[in-house]
Amino acid sequence: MPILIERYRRWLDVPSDLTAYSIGEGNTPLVHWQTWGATRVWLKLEGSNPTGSFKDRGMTVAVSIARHSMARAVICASTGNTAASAAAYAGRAGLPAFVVMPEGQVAPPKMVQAAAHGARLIVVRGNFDQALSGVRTVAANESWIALVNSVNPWRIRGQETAAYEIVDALGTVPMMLVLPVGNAGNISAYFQGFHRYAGRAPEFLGVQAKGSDPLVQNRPLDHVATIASAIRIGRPASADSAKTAVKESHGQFLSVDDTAILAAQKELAHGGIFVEPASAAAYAGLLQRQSLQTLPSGDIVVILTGAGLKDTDTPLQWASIASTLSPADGILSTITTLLEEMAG
Ligand code: AN7
Repeated sequence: MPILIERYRRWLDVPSDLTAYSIGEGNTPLVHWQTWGATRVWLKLEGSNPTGSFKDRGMTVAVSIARHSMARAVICASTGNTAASAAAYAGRAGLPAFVVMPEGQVAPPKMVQAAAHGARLIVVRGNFDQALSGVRTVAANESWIALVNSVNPWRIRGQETAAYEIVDALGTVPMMLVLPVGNAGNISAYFQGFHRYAGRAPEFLGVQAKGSDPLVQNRPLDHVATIASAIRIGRPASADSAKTAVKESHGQFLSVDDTAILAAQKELAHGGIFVEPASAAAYAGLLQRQSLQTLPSGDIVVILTGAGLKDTDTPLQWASIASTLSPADGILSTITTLLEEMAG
């Protein structure tokens, strides 16, 4: 399979002499999950990207362009996944990466990932929105540093490729697209991508976490709280284009609480698909929407944006890891006890 940029080169409008830096992004599975009456529910497993999130689609383009335009470093603010992806692609392209994270707000595996790829982590005492504002100022004043957050249009262009893949896989535009919304870059990318590639977009269901739902409340929030740390964002940079996507597609924003997010994470994981809380929020949003209103007939695609191992703490709220035996106890008798537990 050619790399993502080569596969969709003519849709991406990248410079003809661009050297593409790839680690095998895109071409993620579209899994038929369940059929509910006349509705087929598909899951797009974006956690199967090389760094475990959808960010890789945009990052391959943004970092390749940064290198092409002679940038000497890349910078981003991040709730974790952008940082891990920027770090990996910067490593691939031979550029230093500086990733700025809100203190105590990022799932540790994502920090480990970014550090392992060689990025330098800068932790700010503040929230994501303040971190983003800080890096935007730095990048505006220092032309040698390329900003690779989704305010960089090349990130959005790269993320459009997920819409292309869905159209290619289904042979058509689905009826509805469900996805988690944080900084709102991804929903903007899908809207633009479906329009560019297929001339029309599905109905968008943009899902936010209660406590961190500025688009549902239709106002910026300075204090945000949710278990889904990836989308703990109160001032989405792409709020306007997200609102356009929802309005023009006759869609909606809705929010789901932490309990619903964890229940959705558990249901998906018990069905074989382990995703991080932000991604589980999308599925929780679909379940909530189904309980309120009939779903459209035909295909619905839920975007599962990040892998389960990205956040190893939250599943412990519903999963138990082990039964520890003393040498005298039998494994079989333990299995019997566990089976009784599971039945009851
Ligand atoms: C798993 O990494 O903002 O609405 O700094 O990691 O395009 O922001 C992550 C966002 C959904 C929301 N799911 O996407 C970051 C960051 C996962 C994410 C989102 C994020 P946007």
